[in-house]
Amino acid sequence: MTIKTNEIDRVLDTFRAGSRFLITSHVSPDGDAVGSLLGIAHLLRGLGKTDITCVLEDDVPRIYTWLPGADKIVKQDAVTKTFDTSVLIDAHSADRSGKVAPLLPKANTFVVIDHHLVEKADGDLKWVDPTYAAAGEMVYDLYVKSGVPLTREAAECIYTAQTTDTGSFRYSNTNPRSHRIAAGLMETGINIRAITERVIDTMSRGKYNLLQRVLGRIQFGANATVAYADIYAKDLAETGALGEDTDGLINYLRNIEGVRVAMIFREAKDGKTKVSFRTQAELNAADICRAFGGGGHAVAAGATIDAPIDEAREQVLAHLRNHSGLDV
Ligand SMILES: [Mn+2]
Repeated sequence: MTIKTNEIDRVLDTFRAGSRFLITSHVSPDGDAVGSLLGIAHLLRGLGKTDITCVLEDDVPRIYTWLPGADKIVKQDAVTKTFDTSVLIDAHSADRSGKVAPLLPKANTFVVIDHHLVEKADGDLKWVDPTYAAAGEMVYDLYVKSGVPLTREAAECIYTAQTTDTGSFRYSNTNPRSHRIAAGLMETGINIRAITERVIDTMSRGKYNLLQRVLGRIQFGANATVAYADIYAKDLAETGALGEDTDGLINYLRNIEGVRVAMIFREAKDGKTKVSFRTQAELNAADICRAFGGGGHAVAAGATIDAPIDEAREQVLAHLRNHSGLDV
């Protein structure tokens, strides 16, 4: 695996030269978004920087609020100052950060650090490398290259990023480097059992209620190789689940024996529908989602479709029929 050394050096040079930093990630933040964002903040502090603002449009999901530094993440409305350096991590286009987006290009240097499969990234300086299993792993390599000692706090953030994006080192994106990085993180003394319990193994009552409902609703197609289910806004309201509780639900569909393609259609705001894709087959989830204006990874991707759930589902199923020959 070749590491893009030049890009790492350029990112570090930019970090060393900057003094006022804005760091953000994508909307609906997951463990990698929060963990890698905070990892960058810890690295900058290690480089002697003190003026660092971490911003996310959405609340930090409850299971990540314990991460060191998470309590300092603010909403875009609270940001009044200016920045010389802005950083978008775990996403490649400014608009993925939602309402934070207008702040990014205002900095002298807008840095993009991402591990998604992308055709074109925003930013004055981009380091995009889909061989990394998590953006958090890229933060780890920045630490190594910078010579800044890795603190336990930073390691907790990076490990959380890794373990959530790799499904506890079980997904196909997990590679030998992932495990070497995890070893380096463990050497700081982090308690991986405690982290796993908090971010992987705990299910809220709301999520349990939602899961029960959604699992009873799974539909199958193409000789049960395709599985899909809908989640309506009222499901969250009625079960007490939060938006973040829909994270990972799709894995229950993907894990059913014989299923090669799993999809969740989720009713979103303004008559839109969010579709999440997991594929285990020759089907590229990112390609399918790009046809609907989304993207992601080969085996895990998503899109937001400007249509109500019934219509959006039919559009996606029609796409699978026409382009992938699936009888759905
Ligand atoms: Mn990620």
